[in-house]
Amino acid sequence: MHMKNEYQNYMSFSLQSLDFFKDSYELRIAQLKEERGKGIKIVGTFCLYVPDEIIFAAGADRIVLCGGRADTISVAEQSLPRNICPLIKSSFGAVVDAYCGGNLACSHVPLVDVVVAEATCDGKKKMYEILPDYLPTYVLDLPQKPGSPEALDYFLSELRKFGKFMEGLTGNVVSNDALRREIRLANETKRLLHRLFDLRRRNPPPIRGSEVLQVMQKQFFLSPDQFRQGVSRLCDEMERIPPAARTGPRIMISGCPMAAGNMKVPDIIEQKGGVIVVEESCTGTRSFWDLVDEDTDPWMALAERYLEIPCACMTPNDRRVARIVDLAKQYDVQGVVYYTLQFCHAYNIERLQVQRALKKEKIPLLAIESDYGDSDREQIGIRVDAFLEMIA
Ligand code: BJ8
Repeated sequence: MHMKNEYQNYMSFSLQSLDFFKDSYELRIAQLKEERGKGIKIVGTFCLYVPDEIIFAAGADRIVLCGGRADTISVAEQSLPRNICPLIKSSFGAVVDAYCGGNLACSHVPLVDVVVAEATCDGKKKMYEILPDYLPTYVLDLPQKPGSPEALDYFLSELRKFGKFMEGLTGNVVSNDALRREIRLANETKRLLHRLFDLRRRNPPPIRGSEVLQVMQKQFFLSPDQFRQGVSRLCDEMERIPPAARTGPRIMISGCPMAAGNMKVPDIIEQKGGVIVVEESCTGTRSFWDLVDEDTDPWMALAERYLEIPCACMTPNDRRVARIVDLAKQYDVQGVVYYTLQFCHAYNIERLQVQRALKKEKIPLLAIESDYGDSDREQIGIRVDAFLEMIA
């Protein structure tokens, strides 16, 4: 109890530059509408494996449609089985709702001209087969064994095919120069995010994990320009915060993405006095950790970088296990909360390898499997409490 009070005192400051992210929704919607009015195509995506650089090089814009809200799930369950991942149901429910005259969907869903999906987990792949009933859908194929000798060439050919698709959609050529420009800009975003995450190595960090997560969720909604402006201002402000003395146990969250609306577990960890210092997920380090090589053929550079994303849908995925251990050391992590969305077999099963590797380093792990509902909030709270007490 003593530790919690100290932590709450330390976290009493508020970062003014976070307001930009909170207030940005209307601004972005107006921008997307204006672009549509000018004939610019809007692409919806669901996964990090779809390179933004190709979309932007074709003169299109993009928003990520991954659902983190509970209210669209019942709409999805009218067509999809109940026992699949909530992210898939929430995403699908938002699309169905948008095209069937409901009023739950985010107002950006109807602004999308086409979905560019990807062959990752089974649930998503099968959902993408139904999606064309509502939205034109293009599926980017992925090799399942990224380390095999043929994988890179195959993925490269898939990316080039995707480039042709984007050219057909927009009427613009995806030139090497345009791709290089987009790679440079995307790397700029990644460097800024490294700056933000580097500041979290401080003890205590000058920002809450739940705040960083909300910023990261906006990465998939705002235009890259808007996002960079916001992150740059945020880092400037964080750098001015004087070092504080008191803090709770340093926690890493690792696992499934937490799409906008899904804040349950980080909120619980912080309420209980944990200090989230890093997230190994697609709404965390996976989206920006590795940069794209700017000095080689841009198509090959993209293929190499994107194939290295350590997603549990790939096999084997040793790279992710090594990354988690490395991050735990770099961020001086005292415990890992391994987060799995219900029915996500890939991340759920991979927990075993992660747990073994962390055990060797004497870093404790708490596994939490949950959905978007609130019924397990109390039970998760009790387990987090006990975990924090154990590692404090
Ligand atoms: S690169 S993590 S965004 S596939 S939808 S796999 S939670 S059962 S989102 Fe993902 Fe791309 Fe990988 Fe990242 Fe599991 Fe649910 Fe599937 Fe999910």
